[in-house]
Amino acid sequence: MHDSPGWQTLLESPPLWRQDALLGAGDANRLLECLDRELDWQQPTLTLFGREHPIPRRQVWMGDPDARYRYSGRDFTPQEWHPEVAHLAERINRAMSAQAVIPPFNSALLNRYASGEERMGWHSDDEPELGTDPLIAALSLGSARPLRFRWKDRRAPAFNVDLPHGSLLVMGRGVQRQLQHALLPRRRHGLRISLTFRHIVTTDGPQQR
Ligand SMILES: O=C(O)CCC(=O)C(=O)O
Repeated sequence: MHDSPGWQTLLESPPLWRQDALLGAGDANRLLECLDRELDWQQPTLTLFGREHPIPRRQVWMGDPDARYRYSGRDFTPQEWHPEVAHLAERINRAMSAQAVIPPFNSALLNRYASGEERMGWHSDDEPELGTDPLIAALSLGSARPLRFRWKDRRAPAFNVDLPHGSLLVMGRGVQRQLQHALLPRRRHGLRISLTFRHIVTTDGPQQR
């Protein structure tokens, strides 16, 4: 991946790669507007210490019909692929399979942050249905906010990864095992949508996070 044009290696091990302009500004603007307008954005609740709280963002789970997922204590049956998202999944699958042997992405969790106050807390994407050491590719649209990473064993300082409009971040094998990530609140930021492409391998034995 690191040898390919357009890709930057942000971390060697475990691998974190970014392509700053997978989409040009025009395509990225058009996609942001289209997804914002056309998707059925949801705000499910999650249970914390016995109380229900709406998640501080909106989301859509999308993918193949059998790509069911359990997240934040809730089961999600995927919505049908939006044609634009299906097209992107194919494009990213092609780019990735040229670089590494990976199972094709069969689903995507899309996150919508209306402003800088909306966020996602510290977590790893390590649900059993993602299999061992999943690879996740995240396309960012809209207001550029950093994704913050921290090592689970605190071996090194936490660090930010900038996510420009139209960029693709690939979290390679081992990232979810060794690091956590969060989208922390930021003042004066506008709409941002992220599309996180995943491969669901099984829906058996889900666990809560
Ligand atoms: O919006 C982002 O870039 C972060 C998304 C994320 O952490 C996730 O979907 O697990």
